[in-house]
Amino acid sequence: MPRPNDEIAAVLQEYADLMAITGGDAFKVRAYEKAARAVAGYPEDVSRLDETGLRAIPQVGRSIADKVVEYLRTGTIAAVEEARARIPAGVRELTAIPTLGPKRAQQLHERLHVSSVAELADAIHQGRLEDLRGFGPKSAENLLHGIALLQQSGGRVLLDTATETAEEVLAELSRITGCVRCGYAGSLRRMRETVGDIDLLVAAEDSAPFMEAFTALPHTAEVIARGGTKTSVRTTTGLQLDLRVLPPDSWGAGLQYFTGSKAHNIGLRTLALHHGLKLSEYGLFQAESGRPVASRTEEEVYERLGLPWIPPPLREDRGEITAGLHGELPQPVRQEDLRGDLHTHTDLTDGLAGLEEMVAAAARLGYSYYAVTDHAPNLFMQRMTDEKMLAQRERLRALDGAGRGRRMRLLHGTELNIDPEGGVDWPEEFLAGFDLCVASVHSHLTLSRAEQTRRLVHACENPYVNIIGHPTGRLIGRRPGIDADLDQVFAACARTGTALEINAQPDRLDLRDEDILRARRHGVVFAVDSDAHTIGALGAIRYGVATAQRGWLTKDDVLNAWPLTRLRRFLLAKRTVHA
Ligand code: DGT
Ligand code: CA
Ligand code: CA
Ligand code: ZN
Repeated sequence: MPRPNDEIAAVLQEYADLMAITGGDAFKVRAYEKAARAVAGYPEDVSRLDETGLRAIPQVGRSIADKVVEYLRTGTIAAVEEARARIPAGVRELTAIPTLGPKRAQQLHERLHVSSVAELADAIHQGRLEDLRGFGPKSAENLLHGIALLQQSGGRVLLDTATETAEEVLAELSRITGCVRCGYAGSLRRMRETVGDIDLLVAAEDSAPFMEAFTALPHTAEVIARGGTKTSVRTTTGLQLDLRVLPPDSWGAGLQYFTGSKAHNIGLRTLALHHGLKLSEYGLFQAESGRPVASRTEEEVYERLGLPWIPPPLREDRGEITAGLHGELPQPVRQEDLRGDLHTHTDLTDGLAGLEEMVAAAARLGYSYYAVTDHAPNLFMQRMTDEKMLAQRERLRALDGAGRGRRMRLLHGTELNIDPEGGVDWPEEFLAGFDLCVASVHSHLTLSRAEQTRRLVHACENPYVNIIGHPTGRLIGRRPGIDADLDQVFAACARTGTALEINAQPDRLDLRDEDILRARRHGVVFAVDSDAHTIGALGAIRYGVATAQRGWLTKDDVLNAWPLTRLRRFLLAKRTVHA
């Protein structure tokens, strides 16, 4: 989705939050929240629209359109600035707790005189919440849970936020004269699901112009440390960026060192010692003479250690060095390997774009097949009916293979809801009409471990369930996944020919990398899906691919990297065996 849309949506959402804190009109708060979501999901670049164009966006009326125009013209909105000034900083800090809304944050701030997360935690432990009307023992528990989640996330940001920021900053740095190479390293290059800080590297003879430009970036809110070859800044959103300038000759060694992980680097240094070598951020050297051996490229450094180049997502000390030495490193699946997307939505349920628009956007991504999987009836809010689903199927069949040139094939599917017993929405006769079914847990997230396990295993046993969607239901930093014996679920998937999804939405990345590694050992196959509800979200597939790579998957492990005939054979095999 166009980036300015996100930015404008964030301002509208902030305004809604600020109004809620100051006890503003609840109807108006809701109106701004809805408008924020509509802007975020709007397929066109909102910053290019005029007043009339803006008002054509669903949920955007005149007064909201005016504010957006003001923002686009001046970079701020007077009403938002005023609202910000009225809110104490302490309240804003409290709202960082995922289980605490703005209104209750304001109440806690006023009545307990707490202005930070730590002060609130103290107050709860001292039992001071018990005297407050409207905050029962459940609230205390809920708040402590939220504080724990916040601390676990430890100020880390999601992979998409970090990637976008790094790409913007690198675009600026690469324009500076004297930039021989630039790139990002650290956990971002390894594509971890969350990133603590962003490590940027530049290869150049003279570091001064880069240090200068870095501190003057529009993103920079505060300079944390400034030196000759390393500068750290904090962005307006609180994210730390480290920039290091290396001599072009030691680019490879520097990139290797700062990519990490620390544990992977320790493994490499030990290996170097066995070869009578010393590895540092400056290069690989003879231990005794100090004579340089390799430093210009990462490939050289790995090669001199007797290793193939190890892809960064694998550098987590999970056996990659041993596998490399034995020639057993996997060839990780790449985004170009994906031939289609198997879990997507349209505005027939909670998607924001229509069927034709989503299909056209998928075709632009070069896919050779694409599945539409709108929500099934048991997710009541979506108001799905048999008739609506069948009508969508007709429209989809009419679009299938239409258009000139490359012909993308369309699959008609659905995202079923797994009920507490493991059943799904429709009887088998109706399910048989779909090309494929994703089945996901959307409710009853707090059942016992035994019940969750049984429920998922039972869903796998349904001959029409092809993919388990976002298998644990976790939301990174906000909600832990369901408690289930995943090894039993993985075994059931392998036994029944059911694939596990790697949901690519950056706040899900579900299954996560470690669980993928385990599932792979059971012989499970996977589907890397965008679960897109907007055109822009189709692009999130890159984060799913990153997660698959971190789980050591090859294109053979991933259904949607297969040719359509092989995919269809896989889908039908399950039905045939059970028929
Ligand atoms: P993060 O930022 O917490 O998401 O994780 P990383 O892996 O990006 O860690 P960071 O930013 O502290 O350091 C970037 C890389 O630099 C790290 O992966 C390995 C290397 N590195 C940094 N400090 C050390 C150190 O003290 N020892 C070693 N061996 N490597 C280090
Ligand atoms: Ca880092
Ligand atoms: Ca760092
Ligand atoms: Zn879902």
